[in-house]
Amino acid sequence: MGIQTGAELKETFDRDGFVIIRSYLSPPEVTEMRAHLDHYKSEIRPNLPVGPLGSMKNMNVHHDWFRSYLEAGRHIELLKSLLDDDLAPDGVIWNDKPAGMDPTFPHYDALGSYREPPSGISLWIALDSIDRSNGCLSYEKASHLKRFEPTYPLPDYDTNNPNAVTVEVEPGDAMIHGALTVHWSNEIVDRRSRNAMVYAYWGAGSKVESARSARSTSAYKAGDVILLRRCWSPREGSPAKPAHA
Ligand SMILES: O=C(O)CCC(=O)C(=O)O
Repeated sequence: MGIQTGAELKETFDRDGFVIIRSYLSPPEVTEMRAHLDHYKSEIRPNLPVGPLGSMKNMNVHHDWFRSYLEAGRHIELLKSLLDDDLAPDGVIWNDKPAGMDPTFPHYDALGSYREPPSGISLWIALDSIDRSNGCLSYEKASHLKRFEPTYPLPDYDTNNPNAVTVEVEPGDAMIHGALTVHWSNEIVDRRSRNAMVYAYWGAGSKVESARSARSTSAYKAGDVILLRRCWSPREGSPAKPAHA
């Protein structure tokens, strides 16, 4: 498939619940993101409470580059148009699958939402070649149009269902999925590194639910940072800045 226009991406996103953008990052952009990840792992993580081996959440809290990518990266306008909403950032996550880590079991992201309705969208970016042997992601096409139990992992979920799509990726490839789309990572048989970054957002049209937000670890759980959609005028040149409401 060639490069999809914004309208085609929106049609695919609305129909399937996810889109794949090959070579979303250029090789220098992959190198840059990886350098910030390496810096985070070597300089920041050692000073934080010990967390799971192959995953870090809320990286935006401790690292300006990741916070600014979350709040003002060039993907923001695309995500707003796919979701048809302003964005409320949730956090930056890194995932690898070293020995001892579980695969990502079938789930949908709205399960972790502290907003109602739990609409949301995530940008997932591969920094390595990730295929069937080292834990690539699969999606259930059109699962965002169905309703599943609010349980992680989804009980009795058939990962071989006819709508399952397995997506092998190269460094810089990206996927964007909605918060109701069921996805999981495939079983790892080859322990090659499998670095992936996730930039997660809720639809800002939803309301913060105070009981659930009290349990969230997101730095944005108060809901006071909104990335507003905007109308462009020919005289404007610079990208949108986040509004701290
Ligand atoms: O990278 C993974 O294995 C998990 C990704 C995920 O669940 C997500 O982006 O919502």
